[in-house]
Amino acid sequence: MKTFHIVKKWYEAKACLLGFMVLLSNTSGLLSQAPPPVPTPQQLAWHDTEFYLFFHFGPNTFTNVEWGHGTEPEDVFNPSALDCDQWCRVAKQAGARGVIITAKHHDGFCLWPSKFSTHTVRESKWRNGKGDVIRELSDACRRNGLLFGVYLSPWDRNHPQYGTPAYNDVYVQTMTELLTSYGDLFEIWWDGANGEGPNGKKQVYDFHRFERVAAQLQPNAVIFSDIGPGCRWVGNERGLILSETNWCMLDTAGFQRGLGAPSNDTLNRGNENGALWLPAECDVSIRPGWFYHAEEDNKVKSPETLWNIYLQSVGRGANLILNVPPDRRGRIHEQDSLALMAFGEKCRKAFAHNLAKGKKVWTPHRVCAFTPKKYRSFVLDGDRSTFEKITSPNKSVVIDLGKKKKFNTLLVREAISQGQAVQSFSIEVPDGKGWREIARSSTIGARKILQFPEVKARQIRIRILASKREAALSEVEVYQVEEVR
Ligand code: FUL
Repeated sequence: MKTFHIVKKWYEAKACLLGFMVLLSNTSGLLSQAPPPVPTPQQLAWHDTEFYLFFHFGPNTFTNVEWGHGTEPEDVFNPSALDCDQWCRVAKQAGARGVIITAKHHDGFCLWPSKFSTHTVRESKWRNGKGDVIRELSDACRRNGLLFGVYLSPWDRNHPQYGTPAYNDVYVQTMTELLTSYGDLFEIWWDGANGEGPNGKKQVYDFHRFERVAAQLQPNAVIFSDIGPGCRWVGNERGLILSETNWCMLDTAGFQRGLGAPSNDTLNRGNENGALWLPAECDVSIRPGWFYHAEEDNKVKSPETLWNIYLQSVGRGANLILNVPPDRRGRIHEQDSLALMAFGEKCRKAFAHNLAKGKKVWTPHRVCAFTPKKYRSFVLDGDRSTFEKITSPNKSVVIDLGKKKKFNTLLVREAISQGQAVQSFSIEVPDGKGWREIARSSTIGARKILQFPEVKARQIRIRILASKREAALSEVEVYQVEEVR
């Protein structure tokens, strides 16, 4: 009996130990496979907007400064021929999918007749105080099929309650009015700038409350700020991802907007192992200033410069918001619109003929390497929601263009609905003996556009050199892009 008990105990202990070990291995398995950060449906849609315009417009347009003091008489705001449809036409010709306007900049002037301010279009003599720029622009956007968004500066140099807790109520009321009166917004812009200086008013912003209210009123809008929560500032105002590396993830714990933000370098590259999906948005002005200044009419960026900015922002997986400041008439100046039309034309031509569209691929690892089987792949179907996992051991996908073609540009998209994984990849073409590398880069993310010296080849191999986990590609496009003139 005693022996039986000892044996029983031994088995129980063994079973317990085994159970514990199974539990442990499961847990560690779970831990090592913690799901990666992925975009929300709103962020996923936002990634597809890629490029949109920024409009800085307000009293500064007329006083020729960049940061108004908030003491400017309302009458200075007096556009002689406001035409928001013209803004939208220019945006469309440039290839922009939406626009964002400074509904209120740091000077506190509201471009709509807000009930919560006495420093608005209503107090100006423009249209006898009956005008509303936000109404005109939001209507024009809908007419022209453009997305609409607003910039609402938290910093306010005019409002008497700024610098007190009551200002948080004012901001929420103002934002509520703006977010409920002009239809659906795709993005809300919170500037991190606060230049009051040590002797100025210091506001303790209730950003958590702002976030809650904005999310409730405009659930489809993505909120921009240094640290999101929808998308992040890119760390410079030149509109550039400065290296090949751009992770859509960021760690924000312990950071704040403005001076307490992560370093510019971190904002630029993101955090490879960051906890949140917080993709970068590149902001830049077509002119040296954000607001219109006549003396900058001959300093408008050329189509070539805009193209290079596009390649280093959109082409590196970020979104691009290009500022085009309306002039004192309330129109986009001819110089800007000429540059934008040429830039738009350049982009349309560049991406008009995807040589890989509808073609077939073969992945050497999926079939016998000696008898590669071609098949229609999700990476060539033009549908960003479908994807192909690039599995080991070769970790490559070969595109067959059907016959030899000349090309110098490749656009590749990771299936970001699955997270971002690729750390580096190469592009290769056959050289008679094997494969010759023609380009190499690091991250992909929402998209990577790579340009290289023109080659003539029938096959293109994309090889994943390093990746955090199994890579998933959603689209590959191949182009022959003519020189920018
Ligand atoms: C900055 C602001 O201070 C500028 O005036 C401009 O609005 C730019 C987009 O952001 O932080």
